[in-house]
Amino acid sequence: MDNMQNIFRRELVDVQGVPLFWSIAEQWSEVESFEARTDDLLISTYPKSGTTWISEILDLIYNNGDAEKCKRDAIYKRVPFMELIIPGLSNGVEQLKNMQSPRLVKTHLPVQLLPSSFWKNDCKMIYVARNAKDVAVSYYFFYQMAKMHPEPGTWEEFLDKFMAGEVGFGSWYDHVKNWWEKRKDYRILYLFYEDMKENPKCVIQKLLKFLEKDMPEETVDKILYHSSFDVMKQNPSANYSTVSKEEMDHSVSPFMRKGISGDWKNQFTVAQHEKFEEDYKRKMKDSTLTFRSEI
Ligand code: PPS
Repeated sequence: MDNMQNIFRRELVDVQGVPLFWSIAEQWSEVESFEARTDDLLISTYPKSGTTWISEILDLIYNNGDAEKCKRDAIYKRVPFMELIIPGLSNGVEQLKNMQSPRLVKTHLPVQLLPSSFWKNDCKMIYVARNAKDVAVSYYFFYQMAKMHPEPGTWEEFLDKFMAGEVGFGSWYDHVKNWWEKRKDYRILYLFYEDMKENPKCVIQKLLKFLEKDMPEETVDKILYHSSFDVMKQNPSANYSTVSKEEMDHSVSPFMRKGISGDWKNQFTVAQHEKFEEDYKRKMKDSTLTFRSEI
């Protein structure tokens, strides 16, 4: 594509108080009027919280553990990113319109921006949350390799922006808290990345229960294997290596980067950590939600 420089590294644009990619903001009415179907399963996350991991697990569940079937296409085709509209490159709304049911739908939207058809149709939703410090680190590396984001600046600068909610999809704090509240009134299974790391089998069983599905243990074990970090990292249908280098440069930082809990310890200085924790307490004090920053 000739005009890539016009697409990438542009400033985020405010949509109802939430910073989004400029091209999503431009096509916002298309996203807002998205038509959910009653049998859609929505996968909702703040960026870098385990979206791809849970998506792969769910596609494996939907295909009864058949890993070959799950290699039919890249993860972003099997589980379209609803609001991602990039001219000439991607249109999640269009992709989903042309997809047969039952659909797996990915979103990073904060709860207040989710198209109303999901609520009207009482769709089942799976939310995955990850501790803020690991998300901030993962997001910093992702900003560097995925060129739809503005330039991240230094780690110190990026961390300040993260704490202020001035990054793509806005405030982590509001995102996790508001989805947590919403689970009281809708069919939302709220999961944690750290629990998935600690006991992925237990999380798969929770998913099966939520989806009212039965599966032999042997199939569950297959799903566990094929959704493990090491196997997904080597799988071109799961590791985003099929995206063009202009859009995602894995030589800067691979999409499947480390996949651990507690990596923030390698990135935060003592002073940054103190400042972060103090601010965190203030922002999270009104919520019953708790996180583990290491396991
Ligand atoms: S995105 O771009 O927002 O959809 O990214 P997302 O998939 O939510 O998050 C990417 C991080 O998840 C890690 N990951 C995994 N961890 C453990 N096990 C598996 N199978 C797995 N798959 C992806 C990925 O490595 C990113 O985290 P970091 O900390 O950067 O490694």
